[in-house]
Amino acid sequence: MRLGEYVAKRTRAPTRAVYRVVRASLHRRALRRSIELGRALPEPPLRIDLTPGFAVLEAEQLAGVPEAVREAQSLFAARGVDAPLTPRKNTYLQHIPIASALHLDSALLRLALDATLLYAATEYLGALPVLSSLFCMHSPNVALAVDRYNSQAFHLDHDDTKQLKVFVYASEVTRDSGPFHIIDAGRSRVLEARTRYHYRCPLGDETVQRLAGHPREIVGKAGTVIVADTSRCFHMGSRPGASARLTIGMQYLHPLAFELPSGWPKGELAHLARPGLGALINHVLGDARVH
Ligand SMILES: O=C(O)CCC(=O)C(=O)O
Repeated sequence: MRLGEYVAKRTRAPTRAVYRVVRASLHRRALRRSIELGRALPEPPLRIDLTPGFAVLEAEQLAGVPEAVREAQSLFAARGVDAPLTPRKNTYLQHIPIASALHLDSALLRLALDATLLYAATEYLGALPVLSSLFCMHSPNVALAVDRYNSQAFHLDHDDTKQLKVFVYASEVTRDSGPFHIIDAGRSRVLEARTRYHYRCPLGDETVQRLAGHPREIVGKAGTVIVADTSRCFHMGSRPGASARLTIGMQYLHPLAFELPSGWPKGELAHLARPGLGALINHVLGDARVH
C-alpha cells in the first residue's frame, strides 16, 4: 500500500492533517502551478457558498444539467440488467462504469468541466482540482447491506482531508428512494472528535442523532445538484425504499490528495487530456503534462 493510501485509510484526523502539510511542502513547485492555473479561472456569475461544507442547487442554476441527466439515463438504459458491476461499490450502490464511454463532447463531461463548478472547487480546495472520477450510481434500494464499509451508514470519505463530490439526481428522489443525507461540516467535526472516528468504520444512527442531531435529507426532482465535501461532512444514502435512484457523481480532488499519485497522470479521466485543450482543462482531466 502506498504511504498516501495508508494515511488515507488507516489514520485519524491529526495524522492526516500533518501528512497533508508535508506532502504540500514536498511538491511545492507542482502545487504553485496548480494554484496559478486556478487563478486564471474567471469569476462565474454564480458563487456556490460552501461554508457549511455542502450546498444544494436547482437544475436551472447550472448550464447543461438536463442534457447530462438524459445522457446518464441513456447510458444506464443501454447497460442492460446483466451488465457486470464495478468492484468499487456494493450491490446497494452500483457504480456503472462510464469513464470509457465518455468523450470530450459528452454532456456529462461538459457539466463536470462547467466553469461554476471548477471555480467553486478551486476556491474551496485552494488549487485547481483534478476531476478524479465521473460516474453513475444506481441504488436499487432493496436491502440494507451488512459489510462494515457500508455507505448506507454515516461515514466520511478517506481520499483526502477535504474534497468536493457533486451528485446530480438523474431520477426524482423522494424520502422513499434512498435520499442522500448529510451533516454540516461544523457538527461533523464535533462528531468525528467525540467518536474518535476511524475511516471505513461507519457510525450508527443513534450515535449520530445523539451527538450531532438531525441530518439534512436531500430530496428533489431529477436535476437536483448536491455539492458536498464528503471528507468533512458525514453522509450516507441508498437505504431501502419503495423506488430506485439513479445519480451522477463527480469527484474533484486537490492535486496532492492522498489517494492520487504525486506525479501525472492522475485519476480516471487522464486519457481524455489532449494537446490543444489548454493547460487548465488538461490539468482538471488529470494530465497537466499535455497542453
Ligand atoms: O448516496 C449514497 O448512496 C451515498 C454515497 C456516498 O457515500 C459516496 O459516494 O461517498
